[in-house]
Amino acid sequence: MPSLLERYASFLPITDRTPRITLGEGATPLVRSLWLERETGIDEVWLKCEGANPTGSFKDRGMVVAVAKALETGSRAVLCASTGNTAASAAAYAARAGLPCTVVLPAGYVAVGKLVQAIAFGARIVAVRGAFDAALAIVRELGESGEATLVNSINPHRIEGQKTAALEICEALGDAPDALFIPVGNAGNITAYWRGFTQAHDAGIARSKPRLYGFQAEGAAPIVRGMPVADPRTVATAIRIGAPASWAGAVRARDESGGAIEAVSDEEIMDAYREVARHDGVFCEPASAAAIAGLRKRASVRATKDTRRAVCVLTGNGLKDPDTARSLAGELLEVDATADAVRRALALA
Ligand code: AN7
Repeated sequence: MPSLLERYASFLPITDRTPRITLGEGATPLVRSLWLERETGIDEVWLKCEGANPTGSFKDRGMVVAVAKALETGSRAVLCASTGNTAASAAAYAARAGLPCTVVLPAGYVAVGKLVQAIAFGARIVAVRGAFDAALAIVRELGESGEATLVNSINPHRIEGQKTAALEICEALGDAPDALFIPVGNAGNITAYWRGFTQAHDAGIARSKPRLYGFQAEGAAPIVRGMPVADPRTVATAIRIGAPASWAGAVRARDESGGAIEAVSDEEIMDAYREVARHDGVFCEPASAAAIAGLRKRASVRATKDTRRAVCVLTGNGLKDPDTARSLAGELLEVDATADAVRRALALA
């Protein structure tokens, strides 16, 4: 399979001189959810499983473009702030490109799987006593010196790469879906999907464009509230963001597509997180489950009655956050190593 940069060269800001780096990003599975079709009454519900990307999240699509362009322009290092997935992805692609990578994280609020990826890929890691928003302000300032290329989604190449997921969806379905459900944190991805669907339409890959429905966590819902949130709180640490950098892009995606940006509670997120794994065999991280929680919430008030075909974007792999997964169960049953003892334990379980 040709790499993402090769497949989508005509849609991306790359030249003959852009190094065609790859870790095998993109071309992720689109899996049908019979469970959500039953529950919502929608004819077709599809899950775009972005956790299947090389570092386990959608960030790889944008990072491969951002790091390739950094190489092309002679950059000597990359730098980002992150709730975790951007850091894991930046660290991996920087390693691949032979560039040093610095990541600034909100102390205490990065899921352990993401942190260990940044460590494994050899990033320089600094945790700050503040939320993601403070970390982003810091790397913006550090980036001004020009020593390192900022690879947060304020780097326009990130959005360009991430839009390829929308192109893939249109290719797989033969058209755009009626509605797309997606979590919103820093709001880069919803911005990227809208650009991707618009360009798919212009290029004749899709006859229609979808309505985009974005979901923030109730305790971290600045776009829904219409003002920044100083102390964002949610179990979904990936989207624990109070002042999204791509706010305007998200509002444009919402309004031009005729969609909405709404809030879901941590309980709704955790319920969707557990149920999609148990019914569909798809293990996503809590932030990703916000998309499913949002779809279920709209369906429960019949707000999906004009939707025949829906796609939920599952942005990250469940293995990223083993602590949250482990908290779903209590102590394991532990018994003597005999069939009898196991049979007795199972009778109690
Ligand atoms: C799994 O890694 O912001 O709205 O620093 O990791 O484009 O920010 C991650 C965001 C959704 C939200 N799902 O996407 C970071 C970071 C997962 C994520 C989002 C993130 P944006």
